[in-house]
Amino acid sequence: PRARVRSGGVGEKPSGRLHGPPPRQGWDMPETTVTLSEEVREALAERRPVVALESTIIAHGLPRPRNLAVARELEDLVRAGGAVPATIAVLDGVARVGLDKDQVERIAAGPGVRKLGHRDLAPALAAGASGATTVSATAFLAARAGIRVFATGGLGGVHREWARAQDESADLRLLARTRIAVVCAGVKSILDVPATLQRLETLGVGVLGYATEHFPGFYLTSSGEPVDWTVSSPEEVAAVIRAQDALGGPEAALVVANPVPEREQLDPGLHDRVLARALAECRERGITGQAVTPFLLEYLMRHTGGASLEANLAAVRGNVRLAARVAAAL
Ligand code: PSU
Ligand code: MN
Repeated sequence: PRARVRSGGVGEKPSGRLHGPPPRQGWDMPETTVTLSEEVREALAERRPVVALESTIIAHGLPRPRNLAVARELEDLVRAGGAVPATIAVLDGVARVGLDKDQVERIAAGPGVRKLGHRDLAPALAAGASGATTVSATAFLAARAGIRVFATGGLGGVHREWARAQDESADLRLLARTRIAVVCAGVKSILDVPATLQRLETLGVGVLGYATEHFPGFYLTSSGEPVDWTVSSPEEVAAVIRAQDALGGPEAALVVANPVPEREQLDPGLHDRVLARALAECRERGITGQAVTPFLLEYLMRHTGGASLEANLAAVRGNVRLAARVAAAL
């Protein structure tokens, strides 16, 4: 039988057509569920440093055509730091760890590139679909491939007005059960940051402030919330990762919270004003589920004259550079 996976997610046309080519053998699982590029496979086999990169930020977090240039720049930054980049995505039903140039281009170009959280991986594989992976799906696939360090912009988390919509990113639950270090600029400031930090505590996800005693605020250098642990070098992060491995016990991620430099942050006053309007418009338009985060990021970009985009990119670049140094120190 042909796959009957219906559309509806972000990045899919509302027509409800079957996405992508039919699977090669109906609903059978592909023989290899996670396919590593040759470069990534060799690097891991030789125990050389590898950094996982997510693709949702490329496909759904940044505007075209700049997103393609950014995707390439991030890979170059990993290489400049002495590590091998492993950008992760699903293409035609194959979960790929490490993309070649054409594959990166497909993710950046769209259309029909869905947003895939961890729970979407199985239907996407079975249906032969293509999609960009969020933090939850990327962390899962990276850990499966044996990658220990992952860089992104900002994690998903508990949305403001949780009491009304119960929107909490699947990133949190997945990070609670996946042994990977995620270098990020905290959680997106569109979220309820104190509630997200509380959830990370409950879920047993470690949080380190990198050269800061405050949890970063994604577009902003500081969210104003304190962190319990501060590290100040890639070697110190590597020491925590090794201690986590030595301890064993339940799998959980380690969040390495690396703030955007103050001179590159979004103006905090502008941030607060525009975000208030973005949240109101999101509510008025009834936007829910996977569409919320891309909508808010895009709204901020448009109404800050592109300043939020520059802050976002500065944060991601800093995270990717640090992740490469951490992977090398490991
Ligand atoms: N970081 C960015 N831009 C993004 C994201 C992270 O700088 O677009 C993505 C990540 O893929 C993250 C996702 O997992 O946003 C969260 O989406 P949601 O709130 O629907 O779980
Ligand atoms: Mn959500």
